[in-house]
Amino acid sequence: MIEVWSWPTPNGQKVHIALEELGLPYTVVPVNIGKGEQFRPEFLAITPNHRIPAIVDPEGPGGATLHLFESGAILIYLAEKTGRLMPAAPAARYACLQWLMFQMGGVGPMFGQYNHFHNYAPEKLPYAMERYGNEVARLYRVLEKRLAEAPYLAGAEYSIADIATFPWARGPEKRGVDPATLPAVSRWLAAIEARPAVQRGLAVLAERRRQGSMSEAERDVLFGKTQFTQR
Ligand SMILES: N[C@@H](CCC(=O)N[C@@H](CS)C(=O)NCC(=O)O)C(=O)O
Repeated sequence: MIEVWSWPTPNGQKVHIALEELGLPYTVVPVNIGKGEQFRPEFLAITPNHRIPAIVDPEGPGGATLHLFESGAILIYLAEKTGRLMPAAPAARYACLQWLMFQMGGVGPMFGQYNHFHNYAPEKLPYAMERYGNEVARLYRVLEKRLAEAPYLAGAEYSIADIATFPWARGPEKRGVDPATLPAVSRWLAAIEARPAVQRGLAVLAERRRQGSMSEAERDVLFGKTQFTQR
């Protein structure tokens, strides 16, 4: 059975949702990133990057155990393992990979920096807040344009590109973007949110999510010198 080492953040939720959509049996190993569990040797044996999510599949390619980190790689692996959630026709398949890479290289990192400078940085840095605010708004506009011309990011079919982007794109208003300016994104978010498998994926470890603001101890684990210690 696939083991998912994870935590209920957008990058973890992508994998939870994909597994629920595919109906693959899995177990979850919680990695509390606020408590520093991502630095434990057993997790570092799976991923040298000490970031969730990572998976262990005892029935990987050729029947051998596969360790995999990076949520985009995990989504491609699960889609290829099952032959689902990634279009088979070449043009649609590349469209799917293109939008998945757009999420991995654009939406995830830029929205993450927005969250950092707007919600967690100890000082208010207007330059950084404005830069990432502008970038988030720009990325939403790119999504809006795409979703005004196609029901899903890869085209006609719901795919891993949607699964990767959905947990990050939820709640534009939390990032200073008015949902009324994003009718196509809003329609797409509502359609994905209504899927029972998505609801089940979002429920994974949901009770472990932090309530309220980040403690000093969590801040130190996530942004202090613990991050940069050589291991
Ligand atoms: N590109 C990676 C990013 C993973 C990532 O940043 N995970 C965060 C949670 S969303 C994490 O584990 N943070 C722990 C830390 O910063 O120490 C992926 O998509 O898998």
